[in-house]
Amino acid sequence: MSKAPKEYYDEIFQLIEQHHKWFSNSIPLVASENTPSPAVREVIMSDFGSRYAEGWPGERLYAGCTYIDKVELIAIELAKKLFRAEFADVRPVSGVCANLVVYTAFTDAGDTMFSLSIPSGGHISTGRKSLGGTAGSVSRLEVENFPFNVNEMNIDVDETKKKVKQAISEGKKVKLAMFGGSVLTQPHPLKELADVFHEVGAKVCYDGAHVAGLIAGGLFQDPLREGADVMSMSTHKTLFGPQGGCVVSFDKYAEIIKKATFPANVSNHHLHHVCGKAIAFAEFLEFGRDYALQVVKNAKALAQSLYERGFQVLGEKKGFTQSHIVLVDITKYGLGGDLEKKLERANIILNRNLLAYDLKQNRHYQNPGGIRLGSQECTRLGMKENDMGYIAELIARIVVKGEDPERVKKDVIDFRKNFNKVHYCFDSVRKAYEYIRIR
Ligand code: DSN
Repeated sequence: MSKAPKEYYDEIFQLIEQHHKWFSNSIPLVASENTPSPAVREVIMSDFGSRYAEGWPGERLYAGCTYIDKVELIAIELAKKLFRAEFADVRPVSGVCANLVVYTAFTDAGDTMFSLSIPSGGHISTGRKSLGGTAGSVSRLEVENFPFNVNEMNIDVDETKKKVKQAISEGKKVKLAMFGGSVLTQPHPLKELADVFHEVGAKVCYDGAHVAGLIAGGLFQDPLREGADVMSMSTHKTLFGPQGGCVVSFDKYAEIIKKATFPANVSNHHLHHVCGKAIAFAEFLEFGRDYALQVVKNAKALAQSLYERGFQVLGEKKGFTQSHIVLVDITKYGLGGDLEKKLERANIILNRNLLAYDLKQNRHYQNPGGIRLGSQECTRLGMKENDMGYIAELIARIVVKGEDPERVKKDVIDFRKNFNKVHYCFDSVRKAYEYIRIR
């Protein structure tokens, strides 16, 4: 029987509050997430989220943008500082949208783009049409994958050079190379390959969705100085803002990118999230270096601690990871999907992940051979290297020793009591994950 509207209404609030409580008692290890500061949460509740401001600040198609323009100009200025970029567009509403802006600005339907395959760490937005990827399905690009070396956990430079030559000899119009991706433990060889693409008339983009915060913190790599013409990103992974996207580049591409954002890919952008981006960028300029350093230290500690407990952490030869991501081949103990669910029962939240060789071994993305862990959100909660060792032990108790997740959950909840604040931000009166009621 259908419920009364007020029952649905009450139920929705209950569910959301339960979610907040759950996350307050959990270990958040999903590599694509983060928790924003209370300040970011405050501004995304502002009236900006109810307004329209199509276009560029000062050239809007709506009245009422006096203060919106000022905040957006601050967000642009801060994004330029963070990424040492001549130009920034903070309007893309997501990382996928930021990639669409890049495709619109620099390619035409039928052009060829190089990107990582999804099992090698590429994102669906850079995927081919047959897989439902955005690049193929929406922008009608032909996608060639970078050859990937699993031992190095990186793009194979020599094989890529050969593949580009081959593509050109077959008459393919190679117009874009998309470095970066969703599983990125080693810096990509941009310096080695940017000119290979420029020489055949292609533009080079770096999808910094995952590692934007590390780049802004001065770590990992510096795409705009290493040969990239443009960098797309999400604003909510290692960069700890609200969910959204951003594109940074050089002045010579400013007009083409502006048009590719509006009117091509957004009508109104999400103005409350522009406020959140501006606040997060300011916090990042102040605290980002220390945060990014700790994120990488924590990821290395987590990888090492898992390895010492018998896990097959990929990238051993390269020190496991230089980013926030740790990738584990979990097949010794089960499959990624099953273990993801089991760990979730203990309030350990991470996600299953395809490995580069999974499809060849008949494993599927629903239950692949890997799990992916990210250190960024735990770092935000103030955790350090020792805490990563404890987290590895909690995971090992379930996965290696077969302990009941319900028992481990009690220890997870106890552990989390020590980490209630959001760190690396100006003010943190509210607790992390606190449900804020304004009704
Ligand atoms: N691809 C998702 C991830 O890395 O989790 C985010 O878009």
